[in-house]
Amino acid sequence: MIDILMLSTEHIDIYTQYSIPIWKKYCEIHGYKFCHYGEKLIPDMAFTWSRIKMIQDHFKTSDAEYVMMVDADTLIYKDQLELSLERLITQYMTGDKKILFQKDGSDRLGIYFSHNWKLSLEMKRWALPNAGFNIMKNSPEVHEFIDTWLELGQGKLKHLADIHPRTQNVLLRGVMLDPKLDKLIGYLPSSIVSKRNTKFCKHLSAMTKEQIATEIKKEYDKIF
Ligand SMILES: [Mn+2]
Repeated sequence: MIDILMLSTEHIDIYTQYSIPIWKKYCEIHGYKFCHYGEKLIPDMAFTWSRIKMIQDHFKTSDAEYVMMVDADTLIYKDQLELSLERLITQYMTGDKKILFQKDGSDRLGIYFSHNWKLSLEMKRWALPNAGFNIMKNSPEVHEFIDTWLELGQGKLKHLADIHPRTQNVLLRGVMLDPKLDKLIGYLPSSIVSKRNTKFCKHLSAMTKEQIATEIKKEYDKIF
């Protein structure tokens, strides 16, 4: 069993009116559970942190084998609706890996480019995680990963928790410095999920609400 989580409040209805039905449709096809959360869950932290809290809360009650978290500014291409998460998990969640992130970059002419060169160079990692799309195994190791992420953001790395890119900052400069947690991380190829030149899931971001709505509506109109 797989649960797909999305957090969004009504201020982005302009595009979730398209993205939510697409994800619901995807869940229907594959028998996954779509779980929508509509509230800010941590009053004194930037909204984006509520996503991590949502995952933590969800793990406490869910008996799903895998939990996926998707940002609201994502779409699935009509011709890839049949691609199952089981297939992605089998192919990419290998060895010690228990969390698959979207890579924060995209392919150009078949070559992968980081969306944040400066940060990539600083961290000495060409592939950085995009915190807005992941597939996680519902396991004690992953629970610890999520608990640590939130704990650092609210505690020791509080000073980074409100500096863009907020959750990613604490992930990179905190969670991933622990080798035991770092080794749980794997990546989906950008041909599967990315902002551009991708086939399965397009993750918009860094666009206006109206632009995001227009982009997602294009695919919505093909599906429905
Ligand atoms: Mn996003």
